[in-house]
Amino acid sequence: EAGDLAVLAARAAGDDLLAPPVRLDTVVPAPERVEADPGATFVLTGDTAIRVSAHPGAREVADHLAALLRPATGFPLPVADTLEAGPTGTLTLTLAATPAGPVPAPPADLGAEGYRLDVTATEVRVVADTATGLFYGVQTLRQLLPAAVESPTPVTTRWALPGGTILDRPRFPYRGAMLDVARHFFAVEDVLRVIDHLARYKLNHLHLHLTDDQGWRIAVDSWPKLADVGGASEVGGGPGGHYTKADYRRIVSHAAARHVTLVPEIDLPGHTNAALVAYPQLAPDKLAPPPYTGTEVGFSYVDPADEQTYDFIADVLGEVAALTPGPWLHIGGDEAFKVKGAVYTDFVERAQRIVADTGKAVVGWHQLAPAAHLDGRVLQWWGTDADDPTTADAVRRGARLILSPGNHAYLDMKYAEDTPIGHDWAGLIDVRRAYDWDPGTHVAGVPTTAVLGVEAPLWTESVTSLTDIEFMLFPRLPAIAELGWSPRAAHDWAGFRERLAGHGPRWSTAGITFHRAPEIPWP
Ligand code: TNX
Repeated sequence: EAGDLAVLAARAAGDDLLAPPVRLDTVVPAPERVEADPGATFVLTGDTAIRVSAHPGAREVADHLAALLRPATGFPLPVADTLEAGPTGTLTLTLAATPAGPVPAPPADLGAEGYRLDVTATEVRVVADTATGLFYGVQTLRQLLPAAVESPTPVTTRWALPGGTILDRPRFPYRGAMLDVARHFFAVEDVLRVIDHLARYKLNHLHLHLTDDQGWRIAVDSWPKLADVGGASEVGGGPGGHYTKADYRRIVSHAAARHVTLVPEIDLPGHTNAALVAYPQLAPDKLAPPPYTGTEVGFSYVDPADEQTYDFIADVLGEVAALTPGPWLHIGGDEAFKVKGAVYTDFVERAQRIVADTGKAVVGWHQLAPAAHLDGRVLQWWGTDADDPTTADAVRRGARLILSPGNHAYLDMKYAEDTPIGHDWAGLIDVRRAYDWDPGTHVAGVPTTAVLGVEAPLWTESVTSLTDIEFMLFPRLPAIAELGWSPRAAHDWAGFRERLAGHGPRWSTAGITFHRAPEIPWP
């Protein structure tokens, strides 16, 4: 029989046409509700078609789905803007808000990012109120196919999806990661790949730490030497680099297509040596310091007593705001050890008003807490002692928090003593430590309602390549993603380590470097 021969040929090639489908309950981050229907299996074939609501955002998601599935399956997977079923199997993406067509009623409260996924023997259907919800349904669908779906080249296997229904939506609206492109500079392509990694795990914000002592990484037309001079250095003496405005726009649009919002950070008033190298008039002593290639912190600052400093801030934040479609501007504020007391809070209050003048909302490290509250202000908490009355007080005055506890969420911390790169000032962070905490109750006196979400920062003093980035992200980034997305009731270390284990082969197939953490039962 031709079918038997295909099975034999596939076995010989190491493929398995008889493998059972992935289990419906192995998705990371864990969905809100999963109801398996073990009797039903959908099998993707060369005749499968993709159908989508006639809506530009939904169409973009359908094209994204086709682009994800075509390389490994080798199937044509035509996409059509109609909800009518195809001749054989159909993958249907339905925007519930779209008027025409046979629209299955979604539950009333999928919200801005939720989706419903139904897999039957004849159809895979994703329904959502928004294109973002459809996008997340597609990321789930991808995880329900065999790991071979991550292959960049065609594989012969049985492209089975497990039957059942998933109803899903996030716990927190802000789920992010930070990449420090200042300590070491990373090419646009590397940043785009990091965005792809975020999207897989339903993270929706990328915070770019664009400026620090060792380098200034974004072109600013009104102060051109920031990038040209201040960008030409990095930790260890390498050449550094910077993003042109066109580069930055490429990052913005790649992110937007993956429903990721960019959060640019211009770190002020400290962490500014690179800016002072370029423009000594911003320095307190008006002397150009040498470029800095070490890893100390807290020594540099822009002159808070000079009006030129505020012109510089307004120009820079104005240009960065104009390039950034998202609602946030991050102004740093950490470790400005030489700007103290009222001088610091006055500086921050002026910087916050400059942000507000650009139409964006202020995000800053939690050192901003003592400054006056401004509408919409968000503090990013990176402490290690959850008893932080100053932050709790800022929350009482109206601030919301992004949780990045140094001893749980810092991706630059070593996994173990023998991890070849990374720091240990906040302790060692193995996968369990990254996973076992609750953003909703972590900081004393801060209610869950004040928590906007979570972010996992990657500082790059010792991270010099995309391989290093991936090694520090995987497998901890999915742990943080689950804290941001999944309902607290789903939190379960024993279950998480089993589910995560199945992702190892996906990463290997996709060419993603990861740490084979000993506490995960990798297959
Ligand atoms: C502290 S966390 C910093 C960074 C360093 C990091 C290294 C924070 C807001 N500031 O400047 O890169 O430690 O882990």
